[in-house]
Amino acid sequence: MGLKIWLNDKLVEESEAKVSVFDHGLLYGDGVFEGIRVYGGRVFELKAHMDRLYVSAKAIRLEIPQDMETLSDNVCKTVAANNIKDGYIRLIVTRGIGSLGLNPLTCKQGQIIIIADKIQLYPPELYENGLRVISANTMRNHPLAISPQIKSLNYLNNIIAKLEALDRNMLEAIMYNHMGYVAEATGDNVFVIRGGKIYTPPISAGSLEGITRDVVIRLARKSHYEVLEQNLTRYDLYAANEIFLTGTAAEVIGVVEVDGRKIGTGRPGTITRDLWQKFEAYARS
Ligand code: PXG
Repeated sequence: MGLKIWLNDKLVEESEAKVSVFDHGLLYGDGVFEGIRVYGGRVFELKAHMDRLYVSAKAIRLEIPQDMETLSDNVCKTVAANNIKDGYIRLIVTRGIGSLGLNPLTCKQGQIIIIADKIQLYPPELYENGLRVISANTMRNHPLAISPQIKSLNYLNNIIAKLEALDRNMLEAIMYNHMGYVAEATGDNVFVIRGGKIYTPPISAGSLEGITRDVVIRLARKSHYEVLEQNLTRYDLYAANEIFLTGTAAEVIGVVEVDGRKIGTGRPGTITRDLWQKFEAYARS
């Protein structure tokens, strides 16, 4: 039996969960989405994900055809219907069906899709040994073109950078903004540790305001680490004692190599491990 998928106003069988070829989500990447975790049957940080979804939609002038409370309920119903205890939700709102041509006003109503499934995780060795990454040549989207804060259905900027990593047999790439400052990884936020302090780029550097990022900053400050949102250069990565990435899929993962240069001891560092443990404990609490 396949999954039960939420499509607009009801659950349907996976085999019936189909969208039109005239959906502008497909034709133009016109839409927004969220990737959300489920831990122990509970949807993690649902309110924060909802807030981000609605603000992304607002930024592209897409009206979500359900209010936040109804949509949140529908997310929970989809998780329950598929009996997901530990998993992953993909919540998508497309511009909907319209005519050929960019004009979003031809789309009568946004389309809502909710998928709740098991999650594909990085292998455990990667958390123990750390990730090797490269600096992408592909610059992060310029904020005057499309704000990197919008979690839109158009991920080509990140996908092209991801391909640069894959070409070099790496899983992730660090993306820089138009001024040369670190923005983020292709699907994760970046943290750097030096001299016992934790640094992360400000959102204005071209990062998505990651929900994992926010949780980790809160947990770190609660544990009396100093966390500074500051522009970081490639030099700051090379000079770091520790680097880690945060994201819904990856959670907290150490980075041990950037552009072939060893970071710190070449193993995930003590602060990275501490925050990783604290995140796990919080997520499953
Ligand atoms: N930056 C970008 C560009 C992202 O897409 C993050 C940072 C981290 O944000 P959160 O809120 O997740 O801490 C993301 C999130 C996937 C996948 O399938 C990607 C994300 C989330 C879930 C799944 O690759 N990106």
